[in-house]
Amino acid sequence: MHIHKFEKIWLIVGSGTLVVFLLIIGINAFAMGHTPPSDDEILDPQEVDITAPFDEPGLKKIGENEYELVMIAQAFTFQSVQDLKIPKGATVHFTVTSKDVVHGFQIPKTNVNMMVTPGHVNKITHTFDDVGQFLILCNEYCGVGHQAMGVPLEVIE
Ligand SMILES: [Cu+2]
Repeated sequence: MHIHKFEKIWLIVGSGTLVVFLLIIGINAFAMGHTPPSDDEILDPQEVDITAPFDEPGLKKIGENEYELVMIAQAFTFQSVQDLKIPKGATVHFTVTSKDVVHGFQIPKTNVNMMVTPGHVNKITHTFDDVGQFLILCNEYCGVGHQAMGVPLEVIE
């Protein structure tokens, strides 16, 4: 069978690109241990209320201008969190899980954006350098009340 020279070049370049791509993915996953966030921390979604730290959700001060915010996402709310106020410059470690379906966790105007998967402990950290009103919202369609799923977060002086 005759294959045109240009076709051969394209086949080699195409296959080569695929091999390089798979090698990068493989090295990242197996040699460097990169996994989706929090994949190694799991819990039973039916027992969220009695599993630490979700048995005591809310905002806790854990250091000098450092906070942990434990939240439970459930259709269609972020359970047991209200009046969230933190001082300017605070670093907040968000620890979130879901009791039912996959929810989103996004704070517009920041880089905070993750999926909240049931059965997993999902974590993200952010330092709030500016004063202002923020909104923690679900950006993953989760049902008829999805658009109401948000909690305000205020950064004060
Ligand atoms: Cu949602």
